[in-house]
Amino acid sequence: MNFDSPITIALSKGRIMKDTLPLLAAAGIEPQDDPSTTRKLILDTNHDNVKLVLIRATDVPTYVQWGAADLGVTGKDTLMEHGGEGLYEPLDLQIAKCGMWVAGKPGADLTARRLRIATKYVRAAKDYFAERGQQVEIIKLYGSMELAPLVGLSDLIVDLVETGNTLKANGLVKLEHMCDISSRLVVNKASWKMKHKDLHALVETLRTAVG
Ligand code: PRT
Ligand code: MG
Repeated sequence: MNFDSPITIALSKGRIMKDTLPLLAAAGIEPQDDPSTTRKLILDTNHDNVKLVLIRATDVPTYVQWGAADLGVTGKDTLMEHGGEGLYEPLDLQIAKCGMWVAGKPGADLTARRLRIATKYVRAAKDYFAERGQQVEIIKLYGSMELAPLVGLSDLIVDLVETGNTLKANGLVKLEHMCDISSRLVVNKASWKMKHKDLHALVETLRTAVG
Protein backbone atom coordinates (compact mmCIF):
# COMPACT_ATOMS: atom_id res chain seq x y z
CA MET A 1 0.00 0.00 0.00
CA ASN A 2 0.92 3.63 -0.55
CA PHE A 3 -0.11 6.42 1.80
CA ASP A 4 -0.52 10.03 0.58
CA SER A 5 -1.69 11.45 3.93
CA PRO A 6 -0.01 11.09 7.32
CA ILE A 7 -1.70 8.28 9.24
CA THR A 8 -1.40 7.62 12.98
CA ILE A 9 -2.51 4.23 14.32
CA ALA A 10 -3.19 3.72 18.05
CA LEU A 11 -2.38 0.33 19.55
CA SER A 12 -2.04 -1.05 23.07
CA LYS A 13 0.70 -3.39 24.20
CA GLY A 14 -0.25 -6.94 25.07
CA ARG A 15 -2.66 -9.24 23.33
CA ILE A 16 -4.08 -6.58 20.98
CA MET A 17 -0.60 -5.67 19.76
CA LYS A 18 0.39 -9.31 19.31
CA ASP A 19 -2.65 -10.06 17.15
CA THR A 20 -2.70 -6.74 15.26
CA LEU A 21 0.91 -6.74 14.00
CA PRO A 22 0.34 -9.67 11.61
CA LEU A 23 -2.71 -7.87 10.16
CA LEU A 24 -0.72 -4.65 9.69
CA ALA A 25 2.10 -6.70 8.12
CA ALA A 26 -0.45 -8.12 5.66
CA ALA A 27 -1.22 -4.48 4.74
CA GLY A 28 2.54 -3.90 4.29
CA ILE A 29 3.00 -1.89 7.50
CA GLU A 30 5.98 -2.87 9.68
CA PRO A 31 7.15 -0.97 12.79
CA GLN A 32 10.85 0.01 12.84
CA ASP A 33 11.34 -0.89 16.53
CA ASP A 34 10.06 -3.99 18.30
CA PRO A 35 6.79 -2.66 19.77
CA SER A 36 6.69 -5.22 22.59
CA THR A 37 10.07 -4.23 24.05
CA THR A 38 10.60 -0.58 23.08
CA ARG A 39 10.06 2.22 25.59
CA LYS A 40 9.19 4.63 22.79
CA LEU A 41 5.56 5.73 22.62
CA ILE A 42 5.65 6.80 18.97
CA LEU A 43 7.04 4.29 16.50
CA ASP A 44 8.08 4.91 12.92
CA THR A 45 7.15 2.32 10.34
CA ASN A 46 8.51 1.37 6.93
CA HIS A 47 6.14 4.03 5.51
CA ASP A 48 7.24 7.66 6.06
CA ASN A 49 3.60 8.67 6.45
CA VAL A 50 2.54 5.97 8.90
CA LYS A 51 3.23 6.07 12.65
CA LEU A 52 2.12 3.86 15.51
CA VAL A 53 1.33 5.27 18.94
CA LEU A 54 1.45 2.85 21.87
CA ILE A 55 -1.06 3.63 24.58
CA ARG A 56 -3.02 2.06 27.38
CA ALA A 57 -5.83 -0.18 26.04
CA THR A 58 -8.58 1.84 27.71
CA ASP A 59 -7.22 5.11 26.25
CA VAL A 60 -7.32 4.02 22.58
CA PRO A 61 -10.92 5.20 21.85
CA THR A 62 -10.15 8.57 23.47
CA TYR A 63 -7.06 9.22 21.33
CA VAL A 64 -9.00 8.30 18.19
CA GLN A 65 -12.10 10.27 19.20
CA TRP A 66 -10.02 13.46 19.55
CA GLY A 67 -8.13 12.81 16.33
CA ALA A 68 -4.74 12.37 18.06
CA ALA A 69 -4.75 9.06 16.19
CA ASP A 70 -6.63 8.53 12.92
CA LEU A 71 -7.47 4.96 13.73
CA GLY A 72 -6.90 2.38 16.42
CA VAL A 73 -7.60 -1.12 17.62
CA THR A 74 -9.67 -1.59 20.74
CA GLY A 75 -11.67 -4.30 22.50
CA LYS A 76 -15.46 -4.15 22.12
CA ASP A 77 -15.60 -4.05 25.95
CA THR A 78 -13.49 -0.88 26.03
CA LEU A 79 -15.52 0.60 23.19
CA MET A 80 -18.82 -0.06 24.99
CA GLU A 81 -17.53 1.72 28.11
CA HIS A 82 -16.23 4.64 26.06
CA GLY A 83 -19.53 5.01 24.22
CA GLY A 84 -18.10 5.37 20.71
CA GLU A 85 -18.61 9.15 20.29
CA GLY A 86 -16.71 10.53 17.31
CA LEU A 87 -15.76 7.08 16.08
CA TYR A 88 -16.63 4.79 13.23
CA GLU A 89 -16.26 1.07 13.81
CA PRO A 90 -15.79 -0.27 10.28
CA LEU A 91 -14.27 -3.66 11.01
CA ASP A 92 -14.35 -6.54 13.48
CA LEU A 93 -10.75 -7.77 13.48
CA GLN A 94 -11.76 -11.08 15.14
CA ILE A 95 -8.78 -10.94 17.49
CA ALA A 96 -8.34 -10.96 21.30
CA LYS A 97 -11.63 -12.82 21.55
CA CYS A 98 -13.32 -13.58 24.85
CA GLY A 99 -16.74 -13.35 26.48
CA MET A 100 -18.24 -10.91 28.93
CA TRP A 101 -19.81 -12.83 31.79
CA VAL A 102 -21.62 -12.44 35.05
CA ALA A 103 -19.62 -14.59 37.45
CA GLY A 104 -19.63 -15.39 41.13
CA LYS A 105 -19.52 -18.15 43.69
CA PRO A 106 -21.12 -21.43 42.61
CA GLY A 107 -24.87 -21.27 43.15
CA ALA A 108 -24.96 -17.48 43.57
CA ASP A 109 -28.51 -16.17 43.15
CA LEU A 110 -28.77 -13.78 40.21
CA THR A 111 -32.34 -12.89 41.06
CA ALA A 112 -31.68 -11.72 44.62
CA ARG A 113 -32.73 -8.14 45.44
CA ARG A 114 -30.18 -5.32 45.59
CA LEU A 115 -27.33 -7.36 44.20
CA ARG A 116 -23.91 -5.76 44.41
CA ILE A 117 -21.87 -6.14 41.23
CA ALA A 118 -18.16 -5.31 41.13
CA THR A 119 -16.79 -4.51 37.71
CA LYS A 120 -14.58 -2.44 35.46
CA TYR A 121 -17.46 -2.49 32.95
CA VAL A 122 -19.93 -0.18 34.69
CA ARG A 123 -21.87 0.79 31.60
CA ALA A 124 -22.24 -2.75 30.25
CA ALA A 125 -23.27 -4.06 33.69
CA LYS A 126 -25.81 -1.25 34.22
CA ASP A 127 -27.39 -1.80 30.81
CA TYR A 128 -27.49 -5.57 31.25
CA PHE A 129 -29.27 -5.57 34.60
CA ALA A 130 -31.53 -2.65 33.63
CA GLU A 131 -32.74 -4.68 30.67
CA ARG A 132 -33.66 -7.47 33.10
CA GLY A 133 -35.58 -4.91 35.12
CA GLN A 134 -33.31 -5.55 38.10
CA GLN A 135 -32.05 -2.92 40.51
CA VAL A 136 -28.40 -3.51 41.29
CA GLU A 137 -25.58 -1.59 42.91
CA ILE A 138 -22.51 -1.30 40.73
CA ILE A 139 -19.10 -1.01 42.38
CA LYS A 140 -16.45 0.34 40.00
CA LEU A 141 -13.09 -1.44 40.12
CA TYR A 142 -10.02 -1.07 37.93
CA GLY A 143 -8.77 -4.67 38.05
CA SER A 144 -8.74 -8.05 39.83
CA MET A 145 -12.52 -8.19 39.97
CA GLU A 146 -12.27 -11.86 41.01
CA LEU A 147 -11.29 -10.79 44.52
CA ALA A 148 -14.51 -8.87 45.21
CA PRO A 149 -16.92 -11.78 45.93
CA LEU A 150 -14.23 -13.58 47.95
CA VAL A 151 -13.86 -10.76 50.47
CA GLY A 152 -17.52 -9.75 50.55
CA LEU A 153 -17.17 -6.57 48.49
CA SER A 154 -19.79 -7.79 46.03
CA ASP A 155 -22.21 -10.65 45.33
CA LEU A 156 -21.21 -10.94 41.70
CA ILE A 157 -18.73 -9.64 39.18
CA VAL A 158 -18.94 -8.73 35.52
CA ASP A 159 -15.68 -9.59 33.80
CA LEU A 160 -14.10 -10.95 30.65
CA VAL A 161 -13.45 -14.68 30.50
CA GLU A 162 -11.18 -16.37 28.02
CA THR A 163 -9.99 -19.77 29.29
CA GLY A 164 -11.85 -19.59 32.60
CA ASN A 165 -8.61 -20.29 34.51
CA THR A 166 -8.69 -17.06 36.51
CA LEU A 167 -12.22 -17.72 37.77
CA LYS A 168 -11.38 -21.33 38.54
CA ALA A 169 -8.23 -20.43 40.47
CA ASN A 170 -10.38 -18.26 42.72
CA GLY A 171 -13.26 -20.70 43.20
CA LEU A 172 -15.64 -18.70 41.02
CA VAL A 173 -17.82 -19.82 38.12
CA LYS A 174 -19.41 -18.36 35.02
CA LEU A 175 -23.09 -17.67 35.72
CA GLU A 176 -24.46 -15.85 32.70
CA HIS A 177 -23.05 -15.00 29.28
CA MET A 178 -23.59 -11.31 28.47
CA CYS A 179 -21.95 -10.95 25.06
CA ASP A 180 -19.05 -12.00 22.86
CA ILE A 181 -16.05 -9.67 22.73
CA SER A 182 -13.46 -9.14 20.02
CA SER A 183 -11.26 -6.23 18.97
CA ARG A 184 -12.50 -3.61 16.53
CA LEU A 185 -10.89 -1.16 14.20
CA VAL A 186 -12.05 2.34 15.12
CA VAL A 187 -11.59 5.40 12.92
CA ASN A 188 -11.87 9.09 13.74
CA LYS A 189 -14.90 10.48 11.90
CA ALA A 190 -13.14 13.61 10.61
CA SER A 191 -10.09 11.61 9.48
CA TRP A 192 -12.39 9.21 7.65
CA LYS A 193 -13.63 12.15 5.52
CA MET A 194 -10.33 14.02 5.13
CA LYS A 195 -8.10 10.99 4.50
CA HIS A 196 -10.77 8.86 2.91
CA LYS A 197 -8.73 7.38 0.06
CA ASP A 198 -5.90 6.09 2.31
CA LEU A 199 -8.09 5.01 5.21
CA HIS A 200 -10.66 3.32 2.98
CA ALA A 201 -7.91 1.35 1.20
CA LEU A 202 -6.34 0.38 4.53
CA VAL A 203 -9.65 -0.81 5.98
CA GLU A 204 -10.38 -2.89 2.89
CA THR A 205 -6.89 -4.43 2.93
CA LEU A 206 -7.32 -5.30 6.61
CA ARG A 207 -10.78 -6.71 5.89
CA THR A 208 -9.21 -9.07 3.36
CA ALA A 209 -6.42 -10.00 5.81
CA VAL A 210 -9.00 -10.83 8.50
CA GLY A 211 -10.67 -13.13 5.95
O1 PRT B 1 -4.26 -4.01 31.38
P1 PRT B 1 -4.73 -2.59 31.19
O2 PRT B 1 -5.40 -2.02 32.39
O3 PRT B 1 -3.72 -1.68 30.56
O4 PRT B 1 -5.88 -2.61 30.10
P2 PRT B 1 -6.68 -3.86 29.60
O5 PRT B 1 -6.81 -4.91 30.64
O6 PRT B 1 -7.96 -3.31 29.00
O7 PRT B 1 -5.73 -4.35 28.42
P3 PRT B 1 -5.37 -5.81 27.98
O8 PRT B 1 -4.24 -5.65 27.02
O9 PRT B 1 -5.21 -6.69 29.18
O10 PRT B 1 -6.68 -6.27 27.21
C1 PRT B 1 -6.98 -5.70 25.99
C2 PRT B 1 -8.24 -6.33 25.44
O11 PRT B 1 -8.07 -7.74 25.27
C3 PRT B 1 -9.48 -6.23 26.31
O12 PRT B 1 -10.07 -4.96 26.22
C4 PRT B 1 -10.35 -7.34 25.75
O13 PRT B 1 -11.10 -6.86 24.66
C5 PRT B 1 -9.33 -8.38 25.22
N1 PRT B 1 -9.28 -9.62 26.03
C6 PRT B 1 -9.40 -10.87 25.52
C7 PRT B 1 -9.10 -9.74 27.35
C8 PRT B 1 -9.13 -11.10 27.65
N2 PRT B 1 -9.32 -11.79 26.49
C9 PRT B 1 -8.98 -11.54 29.03
N3 PRT B 1 -9.02 -12.73 29.31
N4 PRT B 1 -8.87 -8.82 28.32
C10 PRT B 1 -8.72 -9.23 29.58
N5 PRT B 1 -8.76 -10.55 29.98
C11 PRT B 1 -8.58 -10.81 31.44
C12 PRT B 1 -9.91 -10.83 32.20
O14 PRT B 1 -10.28 -9.52 32.58
C13 PRT B 1 -9.59 -11.71 33.41
O15 PRT B 1 -8.93 -11.00 34.43
O16 PRT B 1 -8.00 -12.09 31.67
C14 PRT B 1 -8.62 -12.70 32.81
C15 PRT B 1 -9.42 -13.91 32.40
O17 PRT B 1 -8.70 -14.73 31.53
P4 PRT B 1 -8.89 -16.32 31.62
O18 PRT B 1 -8.17 -16.85 30.41
O19 PRT B 1 -8.29 -16.76 32.90
O20 PRT B 1 -10.38 -16.61 31.53
MG1 MG C 1 -5.18 -6.07 31.43
